[in-house]
Amino acid sequence: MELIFATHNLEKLKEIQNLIGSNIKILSLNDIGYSREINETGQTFEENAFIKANTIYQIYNKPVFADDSGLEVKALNGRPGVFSARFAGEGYNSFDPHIKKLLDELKGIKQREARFRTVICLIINDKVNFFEGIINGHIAEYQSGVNGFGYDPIFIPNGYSKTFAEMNIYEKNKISHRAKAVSKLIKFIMSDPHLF
Ligand code: ITT
Repeated sequence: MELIFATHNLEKLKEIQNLIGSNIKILSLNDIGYSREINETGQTFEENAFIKANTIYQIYNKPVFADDSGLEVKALNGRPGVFSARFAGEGYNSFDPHIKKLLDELKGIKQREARFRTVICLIINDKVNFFEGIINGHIAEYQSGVNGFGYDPIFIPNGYSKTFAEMNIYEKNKISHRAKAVSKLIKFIMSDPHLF
């Protein structure tokens, strides 16, 4: 069973490979030789996940999924949301400017509730399916931890006193937004033996 994962984000790829295990072979964009950027012109996670998956499906005509995700902060009315990867602007080599902008915007604000949301779009046999995962938490005052990626150093999930970046991949993968969406994806795939 082979599935293309349409992402250029190697950290996402690592998490997904770890979550999916060996029953399903994940092919990365690198594995299929696709190196171009895919423009994320949608207004929602659903639209962008579809754009990414469909771009690859139209070229390769093979089962493919994409993940569009981001951080939604309550006090910022859901921002950065779909703009999470480019909150402070585009073209940075490091993620620090985005984290700094978020911490600056929340300076002095007591209400720090936030959530990570992932929408996975799977296209298989010309049918489009969506799977969502959410993890609630709050934004720390300072960054801590070096694991993971993106906003992990400032996100503390509910029920924990450490950030995602202070967890190893197994701990994060037990509770994360991506883990929840992937578990729905796996359930869907396994429930239909004629899918592939
Ligand atoms: P692809 O589009 O190629 O998959 P990307 O990094 O551009 O990779 P998105 O467009 O989905 O991914 O943007 C999601 C951004 O949201 C990502 O760059 C991170 O900044 C943030 N994000 C998503 N999931 C995250 C997680 O588990 N931990 C920390 N930050 C996350």
